[in-house]
Amino acid sequence: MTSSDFLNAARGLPHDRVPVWFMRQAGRALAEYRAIRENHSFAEVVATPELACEVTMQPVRRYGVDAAILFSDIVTPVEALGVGLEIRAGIGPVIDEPFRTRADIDRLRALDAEEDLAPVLETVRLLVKELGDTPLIGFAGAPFTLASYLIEGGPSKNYARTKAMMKADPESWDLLMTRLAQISLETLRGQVSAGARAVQLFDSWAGACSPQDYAKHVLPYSKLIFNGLRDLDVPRIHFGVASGELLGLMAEAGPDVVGVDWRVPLDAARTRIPEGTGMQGNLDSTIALAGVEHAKEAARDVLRRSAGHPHYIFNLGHGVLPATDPGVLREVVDLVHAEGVVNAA
Ligand code: 1CP
Repeated sequence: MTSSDFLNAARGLPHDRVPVWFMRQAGRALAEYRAIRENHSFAEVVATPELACEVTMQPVRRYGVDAAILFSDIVTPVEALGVGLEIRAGIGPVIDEPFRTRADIDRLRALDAEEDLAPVLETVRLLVKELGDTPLIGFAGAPFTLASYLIEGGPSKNYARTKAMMKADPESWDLLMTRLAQISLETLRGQVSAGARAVQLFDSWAGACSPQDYAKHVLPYSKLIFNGLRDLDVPRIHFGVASGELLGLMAEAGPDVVGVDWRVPLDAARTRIPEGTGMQGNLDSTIALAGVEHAKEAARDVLRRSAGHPHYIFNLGHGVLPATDPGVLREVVDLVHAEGVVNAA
């Protein structure tokens, strides 16, 4: 296995250039992705290793990023366990029968990655061959974010039902979160045994929680996942949106790197994330739509605020927006590679 700037930065080891990749780098911003989606549904792409491999490779070729991220979705493992759902265009995952009672939780049995996620792991194996030295990032959804889709039935604005279960029925909440933690941990372990060289746990919507609720009702379950990955030799990244008040707690869950959204300047984020834990982020995804000069200026500001951090990965503050001009992101990658400065750890 060869070394890479991305893997070394993720571990806080010496490296030459600031590495960069983008959340949601595969997808609608790329004409070559849209061309595949003309003939295949999202579910078909995920279930067909050759197609999933191809769409994972597209942004690597187009942007020159330092890592690939597996093309799949955070709800893929629960779908594999028989939870009926559909990924609707322009919306996201919509659950056929949202979880409302204790009995619903029994619809989730334990996941066996080799058995239940066979096509996804086959995609990982194909990608490892195709990618050569470029590392593949595996990923899963964290228990809170997955629970929010299962309980709300789809994307949500205020997560009211989810937070109501957390408070009003802590036993059901514990059962659901414990099962989801097993599912996410097994998903990540499966991806790593198939060849993924880093993992990211997305708790995209955990920022809906107060720090007190996060510490009591969310953190213990994410911690189970990071602890359960400790024996594997892969760096682990943890990310959430609107997580400014939670950055310290998300670091407590045990990742090697904490992802920061665009709302918190990285110099401020650095004071909230403990020494020894790395940082990833946080160019505002919308700036790409303002044109290349604005995007470059904002990327320079991100680099300035991360100021030679020895344990830092450049990324967006959230995912690539579908209306993004890929040429702008290509220029951002080139700028980060040319101007990013790494100080010795
Ligand atoms: O065909 C399409 O374009 C459908 C859009 C799409 C795509 C491209 C969805 C539906 N999922 C994906 C792929 C995907 N999802 C990837 C791999 C591609 C890559 O990153 O390059 C990953 C890592 C995800 C993870 C994911 N799915 C997250 C965590 C990341 C994040 O954005 O916070 C979440 C929250 C989801 C749910 C989801 N799936 C799809 C959408 C549109 C959403 C978000 C819906 C919402 O706002 O609640």
